[in-house]
Amino acid sequence: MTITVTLGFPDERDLRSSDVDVSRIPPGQYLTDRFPVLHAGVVPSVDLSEWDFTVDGLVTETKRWTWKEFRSFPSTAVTVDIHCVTKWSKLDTNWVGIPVTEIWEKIEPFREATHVLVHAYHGFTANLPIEDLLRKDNLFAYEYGGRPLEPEHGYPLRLLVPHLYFWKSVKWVRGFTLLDGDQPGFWERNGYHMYGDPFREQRFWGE
Ligand SMILES: Nc1nc2c(c(=O)[nH]1)N[C@H]1C(S)=C(S)[C@@H](COP(=O)(O)O)O[C@H]1N2
Ligand SMILES: [Mo]
Repeated sequence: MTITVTLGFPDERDLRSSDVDVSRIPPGQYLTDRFPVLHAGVVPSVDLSEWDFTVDGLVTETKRWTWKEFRSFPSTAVTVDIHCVTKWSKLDTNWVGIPVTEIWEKIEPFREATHVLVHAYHGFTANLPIEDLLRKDNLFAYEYGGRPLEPEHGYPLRLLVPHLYFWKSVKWVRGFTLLDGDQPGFWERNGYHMYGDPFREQRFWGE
């Protein structure tokens, strides 16, 4: 297992925090105007003709969409701040994608469903309470900064959950499973916090 990290600490190219409203910067974070890359394993090579998106678990019927079907759903643009547990934050990032709520309208969850496990290529997962999955700014994003996602940032599709640490923003996302309780995903099993609120510094287990 390889872990790819392009940035471990700030340097002079990082913005000075005095330039912005400091209440936007969670405790322990520094700002950068670069876009670090961080993931476990290798960047998947994606064939869009074989790509699909699956919603299963506690739903009346499993749903599966092809890339063409998924991309035909209404999309929107958001500008949000993102916060990585490795301590960089990036303000006013621009994304385009399909709101998670748009997908949610197409499924019929059972009443027992409380959480989801989001899954990606190579078995990567991340867990979220349903109410956190369904926040207004959350997207299944396919564009960043006016261009298609770069492979290392999640091409063709990544989840965007900006109010939690960025490890919840699953790159190369392929679907999610509805559950009747919380189950740790990949980073959560490796010591990261189950929830991950940057403003409460929920970085690791026991914090
Ligand atoms: N599929 C997948 N998504 C992932 C990860 C991963 O290892 N695999 N790492 C997470 C972590 S820890 C972070 S900080 C962000 C980094 O996103 P970036 O490389 O676009 O900055 O992706 C998240 N999404
Ligand atoms: Mo991260």
